[in-house]
Amino acid sequence: MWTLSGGNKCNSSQIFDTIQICDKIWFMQIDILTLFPQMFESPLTTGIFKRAVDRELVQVNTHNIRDWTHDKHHTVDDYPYGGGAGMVLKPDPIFQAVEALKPVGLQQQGADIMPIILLTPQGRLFSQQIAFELSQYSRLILICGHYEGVDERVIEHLATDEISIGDYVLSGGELPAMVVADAVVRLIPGVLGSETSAVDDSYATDLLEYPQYTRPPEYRGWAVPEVLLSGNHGGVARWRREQAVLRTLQRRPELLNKASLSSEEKHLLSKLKTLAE
Ligand code: 6GU
Repeated sequence: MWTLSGGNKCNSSQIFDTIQICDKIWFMQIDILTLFPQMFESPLTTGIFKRAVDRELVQVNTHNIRDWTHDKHHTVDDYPYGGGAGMVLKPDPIFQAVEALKPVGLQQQGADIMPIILLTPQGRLFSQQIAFELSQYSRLILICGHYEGVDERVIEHLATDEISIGDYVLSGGELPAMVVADAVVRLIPGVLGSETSAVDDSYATDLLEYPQYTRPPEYRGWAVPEVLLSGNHGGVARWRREQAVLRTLQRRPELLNKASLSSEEKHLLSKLKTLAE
């Protein structure tokens, strides 16, 4: 009998089958530390998360930081030393929560085993590349920051990473934690159906998506581009690549600097650039 990460049990013939089918046994446990676990209820029980949980590919646990307070009022925050507006999250409940989650024997292990990520506007900017890196771990801990901030000792001595989802201010790290978890979970093999492969997404991070249409062929006088109705697969593929390059050039030209383009796309790009001049 084998115990997979996450506690799943399976005998050796099942292991052998699984290995043969998918090459790798994928299971991820995500633990989210938050002051508002109820915020996660509906996202975690709908859509992609539900599917991933039902397929036993991922387990997402939410933990209330307040459960690790020991005073009468369950205090999680306090006034900032040095004065100033707002409150700061106390270090102890967060340290205790994380330490309770770390498997015995792994207490000293660092980020290479299990990233401990603080969601904060001060973090590194989240990207598809970071989502991909995080999808390679079997465990993640996400800590949702709140109020004016989190005691710096959490950042220095507990968190192994800090992530922000963009240059705007949200009232807490809960929505960012959901964003990160969603982007990561959909990369776990088996979570997405074959109809929406995550492989296409890596392409979508190099170039923007081409325009999509569905029936009817004409809606309120607006027609679907002729080529898409033509049944000419080569023509469709060419049109889509062209549109993707054109859109990226028009809307997000900075993406083109790091995009890995085919020689055909490079050719297309220089043609489009000359046309724009
Ligand atoms: Cl991770 N937290 C908060 N509070 N605001 C944000 C953010 C995170 N990322 C962008 N804005």
